[in-house]
Amino acid sequence: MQTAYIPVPQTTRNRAAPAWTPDDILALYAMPFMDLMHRAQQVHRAHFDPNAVQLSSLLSIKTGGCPEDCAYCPQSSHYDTGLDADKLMPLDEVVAAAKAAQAGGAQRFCMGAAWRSPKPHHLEAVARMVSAVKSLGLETCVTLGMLRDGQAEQLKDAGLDYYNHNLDTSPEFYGKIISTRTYQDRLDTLARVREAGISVCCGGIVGMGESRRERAGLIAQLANMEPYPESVPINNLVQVEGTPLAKVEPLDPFEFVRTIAVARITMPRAAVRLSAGRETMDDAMQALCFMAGANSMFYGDALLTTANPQMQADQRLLQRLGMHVEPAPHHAAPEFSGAGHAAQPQAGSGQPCAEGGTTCR
Ligand code: SAM
Ligand code: DTB
Ligand code: SF4
Repeated sequence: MQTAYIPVPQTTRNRAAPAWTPDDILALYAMPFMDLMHRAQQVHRAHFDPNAVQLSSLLSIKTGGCPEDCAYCPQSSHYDTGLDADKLMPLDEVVAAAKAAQAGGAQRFCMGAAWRSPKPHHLEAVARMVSAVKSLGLETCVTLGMLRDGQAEQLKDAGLDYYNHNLDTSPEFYGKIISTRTYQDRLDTLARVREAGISVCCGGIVGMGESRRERAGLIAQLANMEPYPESVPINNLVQVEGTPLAKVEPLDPFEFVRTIAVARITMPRAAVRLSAGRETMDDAMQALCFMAGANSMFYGDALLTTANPQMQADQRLLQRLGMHVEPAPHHAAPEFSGAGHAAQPQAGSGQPCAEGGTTCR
């Protein structure tokens, strides 16, 4: 039997952590599919329950009219996608949506705003939303664009757990997708988030017409962050009419699964999240993604402005796969907790609780 070549990260003398070069990552992508899946499963099982999934729900708290020109985005004011620009959502509507997400089984509530960067009065309003959502027992995440000095600290003080800010693609391909801000701008915001003690949620989009080398370049950027992000959303482009990428050639589904596997191998302890694009994936494809090491997904009938699979469809999928929802943090009380439990409202996870080491009931 032929022994498969298994790339390992190169270590360099000046770094404590191993550095992944784009060539290392290309070598992973080039592995026979079955070998790559096996390797990803080994890594996944060394760090996680392979049958557990984390659920995050999304809400667009400020939709459309964004001054940035991200070529994939329906919310950019540079493109006519038929989307009206809204004002910031009132606090009570945000809290109602968070309660509904929690009742549906979500553990984290992520609030997104179509801003280049939040203004001070916006940030104060979002900080109030973060505190209110956190007090429900949900984990909190926001994605608001670039942050200035002091803004990450303000969010941290309000109780923010995660900040989402994606690198989106490799530095080489980035200029073909966005011209209104630089890669370094993104890295600077990520550094501010990390410095403030907020967990980093950072990933990207595939299927934008980039090459495999450019996909590998994105993964190398993420995996070589010190530390790498706690949460890595992998989005498959949602092709929105009116955006410059509306007609791009869709990515081979196996290449998407490979991307998940490569993310899992290079970022062993990260939550690798199935993000945008699940609407066009069938159940078998999503099962392959879980096999490749995805252990988180956006859950809820909508993403920000586009559709996501219906919650009931996701519940059925997890049940059919015998998967369960990761125990909720902070004593949250989801009614749905996955396979074998879907019919029973749950008062708590029954698992050791991160807060205080006792059993969470
Ligand atoms: N304006 C903020 C920003 O760009 O950081 C936050 C919101 S923005 C919509 C969040 C992320 O959604 C983007 O970084 C991108 O990765 C993802 N996204 C937006 N449109 C998408 C699409 N059509 N398909 C897949 N992912 C998309
Ligand atoms: C992420 O990486 N994907 C989510 C979340 N982070 C904010 C957003 C996906 C948006 C898809 C297009 C839309 O619904 O507008
Ligand atoms: Fe604006 Fe974010 Fe969309 Fe870019 S991705 S246009 S920054 S909302």
